[in-house]
Amino acid sequence: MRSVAIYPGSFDPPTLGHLDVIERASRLFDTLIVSIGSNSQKRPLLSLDDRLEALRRSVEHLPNVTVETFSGLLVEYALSKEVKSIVRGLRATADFEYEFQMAMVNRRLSDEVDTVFLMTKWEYSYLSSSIVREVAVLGGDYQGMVPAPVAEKMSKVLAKGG
Ligand code: COD
Repeated sequence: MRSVAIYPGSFDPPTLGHLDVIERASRLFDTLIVSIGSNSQKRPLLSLDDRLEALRRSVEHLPNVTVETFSGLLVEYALSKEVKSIVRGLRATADFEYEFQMAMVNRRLSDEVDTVFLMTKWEYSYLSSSIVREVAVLGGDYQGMVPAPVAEKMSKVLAKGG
């Protein structure tokens, strides 16, 4: 049986930390679906379409990885695709509480779906989308923090005033 996993996130913007988790997960599973969810509590810097296009271009070197969007409950979306594994990334212990809560809520919603945690390379362990957004909005250099297609998209959005 082929193994399939979903890596869900807001990816606003996708960072090199996200990409590192994607590359690791793509080696562990036969197929990885990177799924961009809209987090209603966050006002996005990049539109859903921009994130979709930039992420697709960023994973072109990974033939077993696809990128799509989802809405609604993550577990329902996973089950509708018959996927039982969710990949999440862990940086430091600060992530643990939120990730633990999310994994437990998802398990409560469906005991069939499990969450698998992966750690990124140490040099990306300080990176977060919110830090990249802040650096970018304040005019700092974010080029080495995100994949090149993402940087390209961000500079266009920021040139238009965010
Ligand atoms: N290194 C390693 N991992 C990282 C790094 C890094 N540098 N940066 C981020 N990550 C990890 C995060 O810890 C996370 O696991 C993942 O990458 C994605 O991060 P984000 O910030 O892009 O995504 P989130 O956490 O905002 O995504 C939230 C979802 C959209 C997945 C969530 O809100 C959701 O599932 N929504 C659907 C509604 C639902 O089902 N809710 C109930 C479950 S709580």
